[in-house]
Amino acid sequence: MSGLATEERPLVMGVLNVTPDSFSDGGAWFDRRAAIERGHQLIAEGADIVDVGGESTRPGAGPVAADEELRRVLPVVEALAPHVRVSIDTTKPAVAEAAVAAGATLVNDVSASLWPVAAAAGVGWVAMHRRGTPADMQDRPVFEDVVAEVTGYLTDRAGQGAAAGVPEVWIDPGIGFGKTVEHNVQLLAAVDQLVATGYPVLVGTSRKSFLGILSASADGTPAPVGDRLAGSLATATWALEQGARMVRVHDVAATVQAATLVGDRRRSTGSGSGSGSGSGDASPDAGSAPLGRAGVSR
Ligand code: PMM
Repeated sequence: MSGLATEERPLVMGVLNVTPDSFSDGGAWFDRRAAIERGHQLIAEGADIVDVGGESTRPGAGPVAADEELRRVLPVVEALAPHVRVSIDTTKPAVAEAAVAAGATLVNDVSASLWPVAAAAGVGWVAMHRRGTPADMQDRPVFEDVVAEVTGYLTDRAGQGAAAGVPEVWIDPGIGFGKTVEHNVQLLAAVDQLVATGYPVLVGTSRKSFLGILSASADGTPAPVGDRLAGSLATATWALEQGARMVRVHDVAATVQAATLVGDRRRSTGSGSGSGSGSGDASPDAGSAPLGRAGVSR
């Protein structure tokens, strides 16, 4: 299981925010039953992983207490884990531990600090780059060289995770987390450099505000959240074409189509997982990347 060329298609992670205040879905799945139903819908649409989160990471959002976060996510993780691979989107060790006990097998960690939890539990871990916390991350983000800084940071964190024994380490540039529109575009243009580190790369652009700004109307009004599918698909395809192994999205069915096309093109041209990693043999995690349900034809 070294290169993406042997997989049916790149992976699609479906977003399931069990929060009252998510920017992207406005809290539509806050009710537990609605959240579980939505999870099954994501599975039916072809999601390889369902990413359950109980704390909003939108700019300006405040923290949520661990017991409240647990109350939100645990029943949803428990209900979905028998049916699909579940990741837990959290920055709290206690929430990650409990979610893994409830069936999650991937810790999606926007703080890139939870590798000890993933190592102890023997589950996968996503290290994402961000600047600051949701409360302050959009306060004048400054980078000298955003690509170099993000790549260096992620390589360092991923190395710590791998050294601690995490069996599956992903890296994610954290599009929209303490970055300007220009930073996001530069990072997306350089996904192949992240791929070249050898760690499997996850990218999340879905419905994010930079897409609204880039597709603003003539009077400068950003495209509303519900009007960002085209940009979401374009950027997901762009990332996958450069070798990203997974995209995190709200619109799963449409993205599965795009990911399938990327997989088909790779097979027909015999190309591997992008310009950077080749077969993945030199990767720090060669042989350990997850396949989810990517081998299932659809
Ligand atoms: N984006 C959000 C939340 N969690 N996790 C990873 N790994 N990568 C992301 O880009 C990411 C994330 C914010 O988006 P949402 O509010 O739509 O969930």
